[in-house]
Amino acid sequence: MAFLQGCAGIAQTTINPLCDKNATEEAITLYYNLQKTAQSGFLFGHQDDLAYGVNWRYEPGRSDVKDVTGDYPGVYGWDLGGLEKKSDKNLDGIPFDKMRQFIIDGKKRGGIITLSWHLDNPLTGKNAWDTTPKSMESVLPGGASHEKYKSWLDEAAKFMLTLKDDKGKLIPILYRPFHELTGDWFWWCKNNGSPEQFKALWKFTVDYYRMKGLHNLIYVYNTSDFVSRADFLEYYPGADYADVLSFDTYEYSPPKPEDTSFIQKCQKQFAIIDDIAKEQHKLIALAETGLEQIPYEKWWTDTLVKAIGQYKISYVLVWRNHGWNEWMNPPHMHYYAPYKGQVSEEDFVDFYNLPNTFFEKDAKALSLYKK
Ligand code: BMA
Repeated sequence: MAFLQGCAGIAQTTINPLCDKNATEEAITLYYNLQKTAQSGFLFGHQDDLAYGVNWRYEPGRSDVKDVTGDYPGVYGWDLGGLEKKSDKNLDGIPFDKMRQFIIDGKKRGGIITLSWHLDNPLTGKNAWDTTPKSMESVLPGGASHEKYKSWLDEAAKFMLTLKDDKGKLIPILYRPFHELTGDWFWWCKNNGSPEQFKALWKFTVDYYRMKGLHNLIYVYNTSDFVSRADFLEYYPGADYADVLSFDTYEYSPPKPEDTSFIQKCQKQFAIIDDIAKEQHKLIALAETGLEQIPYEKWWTDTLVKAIGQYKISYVLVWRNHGWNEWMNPPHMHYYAPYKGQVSEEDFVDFYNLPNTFFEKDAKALSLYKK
């Protein structure tokens, strides 16, 4: 059910509807605009950007991305982990009251919001990384932790229903549930349940949010690395339950300019999701990526740009700038965007200046929230 819509400066684009037939006007508008802008470039996103960075915490207006480029990212990623236990802070220590304000402020400046949720394991009460067998099954209707799961969805919905703009309208959210599902490290990953169970979990969750009045969610289906079209689609809940097709992938190998394996794995996976997205009229994205500590000074223009290549992705997001992380084993610097003085700083400015990378000023100029 696609129709054609003209757009100044951009060739006629096929515009597709959201999977939620009762989606808010604001969500529909954003989704339509993202489809148009994807023809000319992609938004750059950063997780927890406004909350903290390398060597700083909660300094109003600050952002490592802004310190380096003079501009905020075009996409802000936040994580809801912690709401399920009614914690006032998320799993990485961000007070939810601050997160709400960051979301409202970012949207007001023209930025896009995406949410993930590292929710605890409802069966065991341990964290999201607890892969006790049958956890997924236990959450489904009739399962031992179904009621608990519903009460957790209530908490998430309660928070998301407070994310409103100054006109009182719900802010459109790129919502990315059960992320990296083709991995084996979260209780919702594919090793913990059958395709039928996962699809039932996804559909139940989406229907529950709709019933709660959350019609502002643009659903992002998200795998980790996958090997084939069949692999990507095995747990896919269907075109009626997703709007954006995406994967997460990181570069881990020591940065050797001659090593193009990261670029190749991205290109291979984009080729697969791009085909599916064209058939199903969806957007595509690289929902999480990065090279921890960015030791390669040209990583942005020489690796990431090439990894995306010619694919018309809607956004790419790099993970958080925690700084020194003593909980990691072994403790080390944990960050994915450059900060002032970081070795890839100059290259990141070159990346920022490319005509096809959109940061917040571009997002504002593109009027992504306007019809
Ligand atoms: C991981 C790391 C962890 C963090 C988690 C959820 O990639 O950054 O430190 O707790 O994401 O944000």
